[in-house]
Amino acid sequence: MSNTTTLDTSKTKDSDTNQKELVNMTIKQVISKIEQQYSHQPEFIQAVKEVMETLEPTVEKHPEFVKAKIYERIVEPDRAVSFRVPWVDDKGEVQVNRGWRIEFNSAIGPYKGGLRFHPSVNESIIKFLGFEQIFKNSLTTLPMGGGKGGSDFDPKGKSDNEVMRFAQAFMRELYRHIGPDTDVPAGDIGVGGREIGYMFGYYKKLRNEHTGVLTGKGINWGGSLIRPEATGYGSVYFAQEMLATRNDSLKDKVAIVSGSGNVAQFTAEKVTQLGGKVIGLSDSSGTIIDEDGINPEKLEYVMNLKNVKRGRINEYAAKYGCKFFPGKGIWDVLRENNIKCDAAFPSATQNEISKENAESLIKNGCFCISEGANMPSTPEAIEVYQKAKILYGPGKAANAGGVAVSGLEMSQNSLRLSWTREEVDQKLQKIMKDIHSACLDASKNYATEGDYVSGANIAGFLKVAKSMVDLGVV
Ligand code: NDP
Ligand code: 2IT
Repeated sequence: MSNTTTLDTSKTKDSDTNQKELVNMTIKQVISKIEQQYSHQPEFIQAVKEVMETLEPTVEKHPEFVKAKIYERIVEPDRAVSFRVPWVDDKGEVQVNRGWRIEFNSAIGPYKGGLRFHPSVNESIIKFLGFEQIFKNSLTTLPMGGGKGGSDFDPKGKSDNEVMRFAQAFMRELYRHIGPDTDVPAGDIGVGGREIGYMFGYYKKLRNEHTGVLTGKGINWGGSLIRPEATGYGSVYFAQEMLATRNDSLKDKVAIVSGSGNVAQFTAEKVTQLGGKVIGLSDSSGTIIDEDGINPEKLEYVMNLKNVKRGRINEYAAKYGCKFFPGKGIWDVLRENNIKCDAAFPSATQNEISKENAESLIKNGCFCISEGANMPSTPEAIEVYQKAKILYGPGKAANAGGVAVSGLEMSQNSLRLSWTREEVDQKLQKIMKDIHSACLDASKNYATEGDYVSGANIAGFLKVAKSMVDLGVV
């Protein structure tokens, strides 16, 4: 009898050890293969590691994922298209840029994700964004796969005609890879209403079709109300949900928003509407700190400055007589000047918050971070937030409102009707609430309750992984 017991225990121990080894091996092997194969793509490796390291509990609970090699398959895009974009500038000179569209995963719906026009764009950046987009889109509860694209074209300093000629040249190749049921691009850094307009116009010309092939369209030609506001509003709604878990709100809170583009502007607007005070904004030329707060009138000035005049943020400082820090990133400015805030909304670009800046944010009282940008915190900064147990909403959950309303734009296009502002805003609020709950539930069931990083990754992953199993080896 006692022998049998001993035997059983050792069996359990063995199988426990095997199970742990299996988990370790699966995740470690995937990361190590990506590190070797794509050593020249640091942002992509960073995004894969961040997701994969939190997926360990799913390996244990889902042997069917291991058998179907879901972990190995999900880190490889379905296809990556890279193309030449030749165009003619205002001086009559031929310019050549590189373009990409990376169709990462279409298990739960057509590829969906933005286009980024910025000189820093390369394959690593587009792959990291496309990979993140898979999980983000899954979290929205809408049927959208993940993709991303863009170009190293810099719209800054270009005339409207140059931007149009570039956008048309870009679409001259892209049109053969996209479609309303195949792949539906939208905006991102450097791509707003103007660029979407020129690209949509040219797609329509080439295909002779007026369809929902792009989102972020103008309201007169198939766009959705609230799409311009959606990413910023959504990021603030997500912060509200996180704060509510601690019986708190944004009322009377001091907030910092990085960037001054689409996401930053509507983040600042919603924070202010909810009773918070935004005291800082930035662009690639520097940072403004306005201790009096950026009220609605001042924000209207920023919107006109950035969206119409296409000027630089120092003009705000000149007009309102506040501090301007030329050439300085906003998180460095906060650290170097010990500026206090309660909430932070990084809304500019990837890896903007370093470990030192994260430590300084927390030292100066920040206890809520909601990421409007994609991957704005370095892995070391995330560790700092997690150790300090502050409320931290990672981009793929917190900024999912933008693509969610893109999904609603697709629905309206398919239905051939438009919803009111209130209808779309209500749907957005519900989606952000549901994403928040999904993250919390997954963190509770699989990891540590309240860890939104694991929660977002796991909740986003499960739906895609289960779908991939159902669809067979394709
Ligand atoms: P915009 O082009 O409208 O604005 C970007 C802002 O960030 C600008 O103020 C820009 O300054 C600043 N910025 C960009 N790159 C850098 C850089 N390398 N260094 C310093 N400042 C920089 O883009 P969005 O607002 O649309 O996008 C901002 C972030 O939000 C990105 O991470 C994007 O991926 C993410 N996002 C966007 C969504 C959307 O719907 N638009 C949805 C979800 C996430 P400057 O003008 O001087 O270049
Ligand atoms: O990063 C993002 O989610 C976006 N740039 C928006 C994508 C979209 O398809 O609306």
